[in-house]
Formats: sequence, structure tokens, C-alpha cells
Amino acid sequence: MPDSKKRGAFIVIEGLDRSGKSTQAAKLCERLEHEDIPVKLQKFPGTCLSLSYAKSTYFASVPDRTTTIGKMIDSYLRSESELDDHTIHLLFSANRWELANSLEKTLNAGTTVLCDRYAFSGIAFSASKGLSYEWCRAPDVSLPAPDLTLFLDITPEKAKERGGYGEERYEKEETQRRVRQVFARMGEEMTSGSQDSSHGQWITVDAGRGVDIVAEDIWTHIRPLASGVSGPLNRLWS
Ligand code: Z5A
Ligand code: MG
Repeated sequence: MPDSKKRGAFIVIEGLDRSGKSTQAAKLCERLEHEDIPVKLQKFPGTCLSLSYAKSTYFASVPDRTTTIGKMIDSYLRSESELDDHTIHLLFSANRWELANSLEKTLNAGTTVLCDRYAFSGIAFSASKGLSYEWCRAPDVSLPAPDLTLFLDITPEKAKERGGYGEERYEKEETQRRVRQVFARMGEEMTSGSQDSSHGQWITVDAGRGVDIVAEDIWTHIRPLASGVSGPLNRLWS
């Protein structure tokens, strides 16, 4: 049970395509519910999910991109529309901003939020296309900052073994390789203390192992946060 004086923990799961983010987010959600910890899943691009919704459709790989901006992003990812790289980057960020207030309210009400991708994906995918790293970071400055980000690391080769990449825009081995390089830079910055600590803790998890082994590893990092967090939410990079 969470401590009623504490807010919920804000936990982000990041990683490459097929690294198992959604699998682990759903497993973690179930485990927290089993421990009587109120929890909500949020997916970006997307909207807020209850676990019952997650159970019915989350595993079916149906992208949950149901806000107005989420629909525009969905169309772009499916290559049904073309957008300038800067424009789509700002839409991904706007999608986080349109859900930021409800996310904050949920946390302050004592509910833990598990977020499947967040601002770090925004930077990694756009910077991998050649946009400036600093420019990519700017629109997400002062969003609610996670208490903990778990980066599920996997080689593109290993990820490909998991059923191959799909049809969406970024689902190509070379793209994933470049994205992984940007994530590696971010991970170094966030763990070396070369930046302020307003981004929260960053933990890299070897996601190339079996589902249950990865889940146990993740749980060791979540357990200290499960009863809630004292103090206000930080703001990303500010
Ligand atoms: N994007 C962006 O550009 N800018 C942004 O700001 C944001 C996102 C937020 C859509 O994301 C795209 O949006 C994404 C980045 C971009 N493009 N790409 N690539 P998405 O979140 O909707 O899609 P995704 O997460 O990349 O794909 P995914 O398929 O949902 O990956 P996943 O969630 O990491 O994996 P999974 O669904 O849990 O598992 C994939 C398969 O592997 C499945 O068959 C599992 O049963 C299997 N699996 C999972 N774990 C294991 C282990 N441990 N062993 C073996 N097999 C496993
Ligand atoms: Mg997923």
C-alpha cells in the first residue's frame, strides 16, 4: 500500500523497437496492482490506459494514438502522411504536453504512472535523422520529469530476431542503430552528472534476456519507489 502523504512514482520505460517495453510495462503494472499499488499506464504516442484496457488491446500491438495530435502522429508513422522532420518532432512533444496536466494530477493523487516511451524517444528518433540534439530537447524542457527511467537496451540484430521489424516508418535496422547511438549519448550524460539531475535516475537494463529475467531486474529498481515518492515532481531539464 502506498503512503498517503506521498505522491505516485513517475516511471518511464524507454528503448528501441522490440526491446520489450510494452511487455515489461504491462507485467510491471500487474505486479504493482498485485501489491495494491494504484497504477496507470501511459503510452506515447498515445493516451492514458487503465490496466483492463491494456490487457485487452495493449498486447495486440494496436497503437494507441487516440488524441487529436496522436492521430496525426499515427498517420505519419504509417506513412499515410508526410511531415517535415521539425513538424513531427514538435507534434510528438505537443502530444506529451497535452497529457502532462492529467499525468501530474494522477501522480499527485498517489497513483504511480508507468510511461511507455517519453521525451527521450523524441530526442533519440529526431536527432538520429540529423536534427540538432539541443533543438530536439528544447520543446520538452519543463515537462514533468520521471523519477526513474529504465532504458531497455537491445542490439538491433537481437531485436530483429523477435519477429522482425514491422511496416512503420522507423522500423528499419539502420534507423534503430542510429537511434541506439543517440540513446547511448543520453544515457552517458544522465549517469555521468554532466547535466543537472532534473531528468531523474537513468538505469540501463539488458533487454536481450528472457522476459521474466528482465522483469525481475526491473523490479529491483522499482521496489524502492513502489510505496510512493516524497517531494514535488521535478521539471525536465530546468
Ligand atoms: N517516437 C518518436 O519518433 N518520437 C517520440 O517522441 C515518441 C516516439 C514518443 C512508435 O512507437 C514510434 O514512435 C517509434 C518511435 C517513435 N518508432 N519506432 N521504432 P511505439 O511505442 O508505438 O512502437 P514501438 O514501441 O517501437 O514498437 P513495439 O513493437 O511496441 O516495441 P516494444 O514495446 O519495445 O516491444 P514489445 O511489444 O513488448 O515486444 C515485441 C515482441 O518481442 C513481441 O512479440 C514480444 O512478445 C517479444 N518479446 C518481448 N520481450 C521479449 C524477451 N525478453 N524475449 C523474447 N521476446 C520478447
Ligand atoms: Mg510497444
